[in-house]
Amino acid sequence: MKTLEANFDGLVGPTHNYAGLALGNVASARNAAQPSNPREAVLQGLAKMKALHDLGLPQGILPPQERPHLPTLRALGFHGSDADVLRQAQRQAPGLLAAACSASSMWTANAATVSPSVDCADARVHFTPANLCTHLHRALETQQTTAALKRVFPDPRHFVHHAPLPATPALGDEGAANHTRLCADYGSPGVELFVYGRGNDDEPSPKAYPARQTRAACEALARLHRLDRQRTVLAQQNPQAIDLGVFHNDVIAVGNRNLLLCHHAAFGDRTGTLARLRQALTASELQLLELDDDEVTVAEAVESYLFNSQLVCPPALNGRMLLVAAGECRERPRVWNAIQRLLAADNPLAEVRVFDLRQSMRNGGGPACLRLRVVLTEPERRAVNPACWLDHARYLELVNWAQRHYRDRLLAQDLNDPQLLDDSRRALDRLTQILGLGNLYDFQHG
Ligand code: SUG
Repeated sequence: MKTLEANFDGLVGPTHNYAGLALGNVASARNAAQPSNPREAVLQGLAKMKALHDLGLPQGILPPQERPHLPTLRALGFHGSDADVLRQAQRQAPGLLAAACSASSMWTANAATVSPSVDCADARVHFTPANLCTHLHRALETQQTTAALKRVFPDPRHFVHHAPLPATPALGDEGAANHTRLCADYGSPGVELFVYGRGNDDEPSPKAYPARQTRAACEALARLHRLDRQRTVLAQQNPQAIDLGVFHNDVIAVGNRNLLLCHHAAFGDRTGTLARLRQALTASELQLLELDDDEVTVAEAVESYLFNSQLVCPPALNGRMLLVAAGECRERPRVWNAIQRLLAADNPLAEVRVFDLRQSMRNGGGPACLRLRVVLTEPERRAVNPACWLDHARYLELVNWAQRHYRDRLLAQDLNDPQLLDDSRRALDRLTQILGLGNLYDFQHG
């Protein structure tokens, strides 16, 4: 039976803006208060989805969230009409308003941790939404993410939806961005690698920036998903890399099948981590493509998001791999040279395709941040909400929809505009029809 890996990309929402909300994320801090272009952002994401679909890869879509989220602002004490709530929030607590307006759910690598059915003891696909508890704007995503995933993957015979872990720093969980699966083939049992920044008391911690994921959270995820302990590897991220802006492991490492592309400085205990991966991966040999500082420094990796490329296997490449990279990689000669060297060497990498994802990149989100990987058998694929798959017609419909509903410029001072609230609700209401999601959003319940 054919088992495929699907990418579910997050559609960028109509309030995409640069508010400098993410501590430890260099791009978010650098671009704070710059004007954003939500329409360009959603179209850039859609172009990547369409290109992968055209290569014969299953491409899914996850909806953006309701933003501005008025229920959050009301729960924090702002009251009156919707316009009153927005006005008060802007005046009294602009940071709270920015959090309630963030389009950060676009980075669906942080939506959840997903384990394929072949790895789980009950032979179902397991989802645990990330609690994202390190940052307020991200923690606000969890509830809607949980609801959305249940509507996209509805059938309990195939899909198990866990509650997010308790949202407390000791159990910080950032989802698939810190989770990599290595395997011989998507359909064969894989090794699930969970990477954390904050471990036991005797493990070092970053000094400048928060470690968003904890070891305790990784252990809980492995238990919930009923993974085989022999094929589960926990590893600490290098705390020095976190302090250089590697806030998620997917900024410094990416895996596909038996290949791991990473920086030499990715892991705290490099030798031990690689040894454990090699031991756990019994059905095939680990193919390690590692770059060190001489070729690409950690700072260059953070600027270019080289390791946040997607590694995919389009059917035409017969098992070899395509690197889906951000345009920022081509703009940096050392990074581009490293890619060319890898392509010329003897390894499964066959091609590179570059995408302009600048709107997302300016908030620290590259190609791999924008997608949640879900490995599906054929019956599981058929059990997915059919309207959430991208095809040519749906792509055209979504481009049309974005052009009709999205602004091409947004600044922090626009976030309290009641017209933005109305426009966003109208856009999302229409989107729930396009994606067959029913009344997903709070505003649709009146
Ligand atoms: O959590 N940026 C996101 C970027 C997430 C990237 N995801 C992965 N690496 N998988 C974050 O830091 C910036 C929002 C702002 O500043 O307006 C932000 O949240």
